[in-house]
Amino acid sequence: MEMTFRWFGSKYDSITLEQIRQIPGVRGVITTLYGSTPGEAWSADEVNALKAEVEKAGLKISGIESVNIHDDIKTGAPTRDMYIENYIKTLEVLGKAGIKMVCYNFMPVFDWTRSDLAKKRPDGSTVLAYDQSVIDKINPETMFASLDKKSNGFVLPGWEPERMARIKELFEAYKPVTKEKLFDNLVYFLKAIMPVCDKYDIDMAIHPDDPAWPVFDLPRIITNEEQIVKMLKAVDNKHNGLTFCTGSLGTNPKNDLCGIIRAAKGRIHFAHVRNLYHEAPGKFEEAAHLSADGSFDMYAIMKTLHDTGFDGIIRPDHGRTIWGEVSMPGYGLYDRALGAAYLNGLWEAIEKS
Ligand code: DNO
Repeated sequence: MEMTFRWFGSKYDSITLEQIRQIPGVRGVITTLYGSTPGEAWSADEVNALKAEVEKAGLKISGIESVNIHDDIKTGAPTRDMYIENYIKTLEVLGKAGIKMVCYNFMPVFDWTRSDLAKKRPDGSTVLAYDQSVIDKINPETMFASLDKKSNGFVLPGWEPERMARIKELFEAYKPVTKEKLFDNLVYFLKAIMPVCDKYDIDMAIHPDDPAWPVFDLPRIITNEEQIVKMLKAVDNKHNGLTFCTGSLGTNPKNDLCGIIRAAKGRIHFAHVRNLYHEAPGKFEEAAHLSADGSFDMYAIMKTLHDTGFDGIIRPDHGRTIWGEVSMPGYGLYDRALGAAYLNGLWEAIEKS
C-alpha cells in the first residue's frame, strides 16, 4: 500500500509540497496539470517540469487525478476519435515520464455534486454535504455559480469555469445519451486506449459516480457492484481498473463497500478512503476519517483491502475544514493529514495482527 496525498500544484493549492513531505508515511502526491482543459494533449515539457518540482521536494508523482475526458468522448460525438487520439498522446507522455496510474471519471456534465460546501457539524468544523431535496429544487444551470461562491476562491476540481460556461449546450448534447449509450461510449474509449496502457504499463482507474445515482436526470454508470463488474468484464484487461472511492460508492447505503472490494479484487489501482455520515436516504454529510465520526467501518474497509491483496495507491479523501484553515473545500491540509495518519495506523495494526 502506498499512502499519498492529493496536491493541485503550486499555482492552485494552498498547501505546499514541503508540508506534504512532513506527513508521516506520505512519499507520493497525486496531482494533475490543473490548468489543462479536457481534450488537449499534454506536453512532455509540462509533465516533466511538474515531475521535477515534486521530486525536488523529496516526493514523487504516484499518479494523476485526473486526466479528464472530453464530453465528446462521453456523448460519442463524431469528433471523439480526435479527442481519444489526444488522450493517447497524453498517456504516452505520462508513460515515458514513468507515471503509471491515471484516475478519471465518466460522469456527464458534472463531476461530484454537493448541495453545500460548508455545512457546520456539531464540533464546529465544516464539511461538504448533500441533500437530494435541496438538489431537486436547484436549477443545474445556476448550480455552478452558487457553489462557486462558497469555494473560497479556489477552482473546484471537475467544475472548471470554461465547461460550466457552456452548461446549457452540454445538457443538450447529453439529451440523446442513455445509460446504455454512455456505457458503450466508455467501452469504446477503453478499448482504444488499452494498447498504449499495455505498452507503458499504465493502470487506468475509473472514479465512481458521486453521488452514486443519476443527478439532474443525467445518466450515471459507475454506481454499484454490478455496474463495476460489468465495466471490468467489458474490457477484461488488468489496466482497466477502478478507483475504489468509499465516499462516492458509500453515498448509497445499499452498496456493500467490502463486497465491492472483493468483487473488484486485483483491479483496484487506487483507493480514496474517507468517511460519511448518513442522516437520511439521499442526505449525507462528510465526516472525519475515524469510524466513530461517520457511518462506515473504516477498519473493515482497510482490512478487506489488505486481505484481498491490495497493493496499490491510496489517499485520504475529503477532509473537514478545521482549525481555521482556508483552503479548497474538502482539500485542506489538517484533516486530511489526520486522515492519512489514521489510515496508516489501521494498516500497521492490520499487518501486525
Ligand atoms: C472529488 C474527487 C473527484 C475525482 C474525479 C476523478 O473531490 O474525488 O473530483 O477527482 O471524479 O476524475
